[in-house]
Amino acid sequence: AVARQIFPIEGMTCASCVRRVEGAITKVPGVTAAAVNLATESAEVTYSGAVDSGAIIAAIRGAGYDVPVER
Ligand code: 9UX
Repeated sequence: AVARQIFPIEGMTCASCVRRVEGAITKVPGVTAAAVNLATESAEVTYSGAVDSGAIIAAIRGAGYDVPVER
């Protein structure tokens, strides 16, 4: 199944941040698209099959930004 999920992101301040986060999310297996929005500080992630939301959160954090959800 194809699904979409929104992730909040903290710490992005420029367009390069956005591209960096999109690149990191896109590398997660199963992710087919990532649209990061600087103004709303969030990412809309589209994926097929079972999403590993933990892997997506880890990818965002690994790129140097925070996801304000429980660790
Ligand atoms: Mo822009 Mo973002 O100069 O971490 S890349 S602030």
